[in-house]
Order: sequence, then C-alpha cells, then structure tokens
Amino acid sequence: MTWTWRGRDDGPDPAAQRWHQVIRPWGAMPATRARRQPIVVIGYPTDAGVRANFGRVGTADGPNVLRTACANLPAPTAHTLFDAGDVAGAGDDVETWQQSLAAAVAAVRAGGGIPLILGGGHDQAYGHWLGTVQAASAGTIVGCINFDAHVDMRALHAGRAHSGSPYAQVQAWSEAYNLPFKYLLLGMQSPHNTPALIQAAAGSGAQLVDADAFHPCQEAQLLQLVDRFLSTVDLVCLSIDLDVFSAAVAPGVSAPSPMGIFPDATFRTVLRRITASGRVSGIEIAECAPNLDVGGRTARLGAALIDTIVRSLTVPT
Ligand SMILES: [Mn+2]
Repeated sequence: MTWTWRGRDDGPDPAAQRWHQVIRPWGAMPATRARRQPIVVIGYPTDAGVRANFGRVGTADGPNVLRTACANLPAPTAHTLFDAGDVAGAGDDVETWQQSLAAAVAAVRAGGGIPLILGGGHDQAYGHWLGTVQAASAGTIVGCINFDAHVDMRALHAGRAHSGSPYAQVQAWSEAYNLPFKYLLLGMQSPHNTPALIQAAAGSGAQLVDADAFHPCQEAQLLQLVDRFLSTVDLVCLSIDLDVFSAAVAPGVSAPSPMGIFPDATFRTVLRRITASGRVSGIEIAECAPNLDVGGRTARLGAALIDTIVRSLTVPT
C-alpha cells in the first residue's frame, strides 16, 4: 500500500504527537503488542454503490482525503493507530466491494482491533456489519446506529445493492439467519424519504429518529432513547453518513441536506453517549466526496468527528 500519512512535526514530546507520527501499518501489529486497543483504518475507495443509486459520484477519493484530514489530529492517548490500507473490489460490482470490506473488518476484529472505515459510498455499512457478525461469537447481537438523512433501507435495484440499500441488506441477512434486526437511525430528513419507505422500515423493526429531535430541549429524551437501544445490543456498528449534516457544513456529499443537523453540543453529547457505552465495535464515516466539497470543509468535519469519537471511545470488553 502507498503510505500517505504525513503532516506537521512539533518535535519528540509525546504530548505533541499527531496521527501521522504514531500510525503504523496494520501488518506491523503482531510485533507491537499494544497495551492500548488498536483502531485500524480501512479505506473503502469506491463510487460503485453511489453510481448504482444514481447519485453524484466522488466518494472513490474519500478515503485518502479523509486520511489527509486526520494526519494532523493530536495522537490519541487511550488507543493505538493502524492503517490496513484500502479494500479492493471489482469495478462497479457493489457486492464484491461489500464482501471484500466484510473480510477486512472480520480480520481486524479477529486481531482485537476496532475498524475505522473511511468511505466511500454508504453501501459500506453492510460490509461493516457483516464482517463484525462474522468475527463475533455465536449469539452476539450486533446492532447498527446510523446518523443519516436517509433511511438507507431502499429496495435493491434488480437484485443489486447500492448506496441506499445497506440496512435493507442487514435486515434481509438478519431475517435469513433468524437474528434480531437492531437498527437505530438518527437525524432523518422528511424531505428525503417517502412515507412508504419510512413505514416499511419501521414495520421491519427499524427505529427512526427525525432530525428535529436534535434540539437542546429534547436532549434528555434523545439520550434516553439511545440508552434504551444500547441496552438491547451487545455490539454496535456506528456509522456517520456526512449527509446527516446541513449542506452548510457538509457540502461534499452525494446528496446534501439543506436542513440537516449541525455538529453542535447536542449532537456531540449524543455521539459521546454512544461511544462511551463500551459497545461500539466499529466506526464508519460515509459518503465523503472531495470533488463536491467546498474548501475541504466536509473532509475536515469528518476528521473532527473521528477525533471526537476516538477521544470518547470506550471499547467492548
Ligand atoms: Mn446514507
């Protein structure tokens, strides 16, 4: 893999280190014997799912631009950092990409790491979940929490997956293998989802929370709802689709949200409640499309989200 991690160097003081100075290839992991739990970057560099969803492309460049945006973040104190490189797929075959991501996630989980998936179209969410399930012991309930403007449970197109279908795939797999379907969507936008889709998703057990719930006056209820969901799962695949945020702060996505939420104190309180729960087994930033970005602000938001998550992440024991 091409090593792209470089950035500022403020000298050897351990408290002055940044991501690019401490991150190592995941292949070096067995030799490092880290006492702190590893967080392992996995890139998902494809537009295949977005194209299959008739969206605006650009996410193929998301992983490397997110890496660059993370390079100068302060090094975490409670975790070690690794990069497993990008997964490979076969052109526009979305399922191949998803399977290849699932294999990478399962390998990282088996090695004791927390995957940090940099996307990439949101079709990655299915690969993330599948790999987590594959590496988990039998009977483990793996739930999904997704910050997203969209339900992402639309039907497959002629039997083929796309960036709007990952949680429909999770639901179908869960049904086929008789597992509970645990899906919490936070930040849904009414203008972007049909009533039929919302009804079908809710009918299959998805819990859908509108963006309007992200208001300081409703914070306590929102936290209660998150706590209740967390109490029903063993592990959580956490996904943040950058289009959950207002187009003002996240223009660089396939489908921007004019009325999306802001990464304000209420949002951050909810996010930290999830990451501090001890149940998050993997993290995902989805739909970063650098060619549609304005001054790199969406990629910088992605990096700031990652920093917030990593600082507050209490790992499953
Ligand atoms: Mn999405």
